[in-house]
Formats: sequence, structure tokens, C-alpha cells
Amino acid sequence: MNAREAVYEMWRERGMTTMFGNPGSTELPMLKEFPDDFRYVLALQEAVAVGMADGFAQASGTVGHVNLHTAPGVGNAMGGIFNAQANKTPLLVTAGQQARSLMTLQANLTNKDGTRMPHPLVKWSYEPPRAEDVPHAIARATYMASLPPRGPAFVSIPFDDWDADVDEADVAHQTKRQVGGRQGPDPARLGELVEKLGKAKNPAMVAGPDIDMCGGWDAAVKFAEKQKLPVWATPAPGGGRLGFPENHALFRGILPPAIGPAGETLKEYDLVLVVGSSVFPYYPNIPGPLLGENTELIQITNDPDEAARAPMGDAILSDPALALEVLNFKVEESDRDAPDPPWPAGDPEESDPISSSVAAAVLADVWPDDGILVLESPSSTLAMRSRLKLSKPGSYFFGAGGGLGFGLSAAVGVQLAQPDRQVVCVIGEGSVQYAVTAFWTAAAYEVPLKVLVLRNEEYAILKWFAEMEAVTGSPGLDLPALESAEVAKAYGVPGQRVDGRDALHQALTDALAADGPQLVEVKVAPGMALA
Ligand SMILES: Cc1ncc(C[n+]2csc(CCOP(=O)(O)OP(=O)(O)O)c2C)c(N)n1
Repeated sequence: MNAREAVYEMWRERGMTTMFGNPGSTELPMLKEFPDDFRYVLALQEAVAVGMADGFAQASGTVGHVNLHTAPGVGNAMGGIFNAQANKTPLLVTAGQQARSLMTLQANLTNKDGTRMPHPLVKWSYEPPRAEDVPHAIARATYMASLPPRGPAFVSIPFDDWDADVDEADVAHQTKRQVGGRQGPDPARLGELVEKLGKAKNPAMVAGPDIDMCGGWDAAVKFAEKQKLPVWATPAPGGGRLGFPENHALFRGILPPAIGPAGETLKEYDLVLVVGSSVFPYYPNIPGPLLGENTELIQITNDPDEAARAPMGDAILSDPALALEVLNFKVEESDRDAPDPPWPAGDPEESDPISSSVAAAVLADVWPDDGILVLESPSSTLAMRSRLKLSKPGSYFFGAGGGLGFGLSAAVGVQLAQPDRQVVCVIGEGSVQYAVTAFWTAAAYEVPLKVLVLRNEEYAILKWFAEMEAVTGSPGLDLPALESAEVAKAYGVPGQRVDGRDALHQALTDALAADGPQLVEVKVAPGMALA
């Protein structure tokens, strides 16, 4: 058995039969005699390959795999790897390396310091000392990626390793190993929490993205209902997934992302339980008290770093879904009064061109029952969330790292992972450009993704930040004449540009009914859409 046969067998065993990548000469030996039961998804640039693998991994629940072209490929991919670590995406990142015999003389394409290059964005980075160690190194990276906190792990593989003989019996051990990562809570700490909940007069929950990643939606809903907790979503910039149905009567909204306003929002509660989130993904810098004087905060997270770096409150380490399940077993139905349901959002104001809030309302009108939103439209994140009120698990993916380029590429990966659900990517016309070649992959692989481009002809959110930061006279904030529909067409994705509410409604209805990928570009008013 050679290293290639061993590694493909391991991937097959783990259901990792989809590989994203952009190949070069150093990766071709890995792809030799590519097995029929595997799928290679070609991306035309490495950051896009990583984004696709990220979306695929998150939406499929398997470890994603992306293969990169030695040093320049890793370099191009870094923004995507940054997003993957912020998303806590289980991702195996492999890269080619020059032949072992040519590394010391530094032949062309040698990655001089292959293992250092992806730091500090990966959990583990390795170049096996011997060709025979390639299968074990890849197995180890795969476990590292999948153990909490999940994230990217990297292996650099010299060109000539793939044909090397490996010990079949040794490899068989790795192929069969199951390495699980779910840890339950310390019963004593959870007991203290149950006691505090029993005494609290006005507690609340903040639901984070890891509830969704860990399969904890039902447990979160049951717990909030039993305890009559108002529920906030973790601040939007770090909320890569949704931990609670946003149409639920207990749902209050998205916690403001800056320190001062977040502390102010939470000060009415005496106990705040933060589940499956960092405390908090703060941004931008608006100082203020972290928490009200009479508020106690307790975080449940499976990420020791998240627990350690929180600026206030206690932390209990546990898989969030397991902790919620145990809590549901331990807590009684609370006799606190249920909080009043929130005010329904009114209709957005009509204007010409329409606002992004109107675009969001139109999208909500035609939203497919099982729809998945992949969102990268910075100035209308809040409007999209508040109008769509997504209410099913696994229905929302957002780049928690904030690096643009995640949205369009991840949407392709999510749709490949979830062929029976309808994926809609809502994206600003500026954001499209960071992953524009994803259109080609969507067309080439007939990925039936729908893309709604909001064309406001500016970097709206940066103008908003400029105002907040009292920065006047900044260049580079206007984006005239980016023809997204034309660009998509050139890559093979049918697209049309529309204006106005009715035309948008019709275009989205048609796009959703069509078989393949489709793009709708709509002109929207400049500025932020906050609701
Ligand atoms: C890789 C990367 N480069 C730059 C930025 C900074 N940035 C944040 S939002 C934004 C504007 C995006 O424009 P668009 O998609 O049109 O959204 P709008 O703000 O108009 O809603 C930019 C450039 C970033 N977040 N990531």
C-alpha cells in the first residue's frame, strides 16, 4: 500500500470524499488516479477554495478538506483560513511541498517554512518527517480539526511522498479510529448554576453560534421555554450561525456588538447565561461598563480559550448542547412570568431606489420553507436578520471573522453539502469581488445557488464607521459601476439587474423556481439598513 491509497481510504472511511482545491505541479501526485467515489471541486483561487470547504464542512457536519498549492497557495488562502478559525470550522488544510530531495537546495516552489506559514490561524501545523508518516499526520490533523474548539489544521506534504510504501497494519489503526470531542459539564458547577437560576428574578439567555454547530437548538428552545427566559442572539459580527429561532416569542433580538451598548442592554437582567458564544464578539470600539452592577454572567462554552479570555463573568466548560440537555433535566418549570412578546417590526419605508430593508422584506415574502441564508452584505445584516426571522437550525451562515470573501464561496460549499435545501446568498456588490471566481465553480458544477446582490454603489458600512469615528475625507469608499449581473454571466451564471420592489419580487420568484445557479442584482439606496 502506498501513502496515497492509505490516505484516500482514511478519507473514505470518514465520509471526507469531497475535496476543494486549486492544484499545482506539487499537488498532482496527490490527485493521481483520482478515485471515482471522490469529488474534486475546482476553485479558481485559493481563498475561494477555503471558503467553499468552510461552508461545506459547516453545512455537512463532516471535516472539510481543502488542498492548496504550496507557499503561494497558502498565502492566497490566509484570509479564508482566518475566517475558518473564527467560524470554528473543522477543516483539514493540505498543501503540496517540493520534493524532499530538492527542499534543501530550495528548488522553485519550495515552501521554506511550510509549518510556520499558516500560523497563527491553524490549531496544528505539520510536515511529516518521513513519507511513511503522511497517513498518520493527516489523520492527526483531521482529529485536531474536529476536536473542540474546532478549527483548521494544516499538513504540508512533499511531492514525492504519495508513492512511498506505508505499513498497512499501522494505517489500518488510523483508518478505524474514532476520536470524539463532546464533553459534558462538571455536575457541581452545573448544580450551582441551577441554584442561581432558581433564585434569579429576571434572567436571560444569550444564544451563540455553537448551539447550532453542536446540534442544540431543541434543547435551547426547551430550556428557554421552561425557564421563561428572554433570549438574545450573540452580537452579529461574531454570530456565524444562529443558536435560537428568531421568530420565537422569547426572542428579543441581536445583542449590540460594542461594549457600552451590550452592557447597557444586559443591565436589566440579574443573571445572564451565555451559551455557545464568546463573551462577546465585540466590535466596534464603544467603551462603557462591561456589565451592570446587579448583573451576574455565566458562560457555557466548549472552548477553553473563549472561557479564559472573557473580560467578566464565570465560565463552565462543556459542549453547549450537552449542557442544555442536562439543564433541562435538572431545572423545574419556572413560575416567573413569561416576558411580553416583542413588537413586530413595521413595514419598511418605500423609496426610490428601494432600501435594503425593502429588499429584505421582499426576500422574506418569497423565502423558501427550508431556505438557507449565507449573508455577506455588511450594511444590511441587521435588516436581513430582522425581516427573515430564520427559525430552523442550520439555516444561516455568516463569516464570523469579518473577512470578506467568505459569503459567495461558502454559499457554493453549503449548497453542495445541502443539495435538497435552497441556498440564497445575499451579498453586497463590494463583497462579491472578494470571491468573484466562485461564480465559475457554481456554473461549472451546476450548483443551484441563488445570489441576491444589493447594489448600493458604495462601501456603505465603511461610510457609517467613518461617521462614527469622526473620520472625514476618506478616499476609497465609493463603488460606481460594478456590474455584478454582467460579471456573473461572464462566468456562466445567468443574472439580471432589476429596480423596484415588484421587479425584485418577480425576479426572485423566477430565480428560486429555476434549476441552476441564478443571480439577481437590485439597485438599493445608499446607507445602513438597521431593521
Ligand atoms: C478581506 C476584507 N477586506 C476589507 C474589509 C473591509 N470591509 C468591511 S465591509 C466593506 C465593504 C463591503 O462592501 P459591500 O459588500 O458593497 O457592502 P456594504 O457596506 O455596501 O453593505 C469592506 C471593504 C473586510 N472586512 N475584509
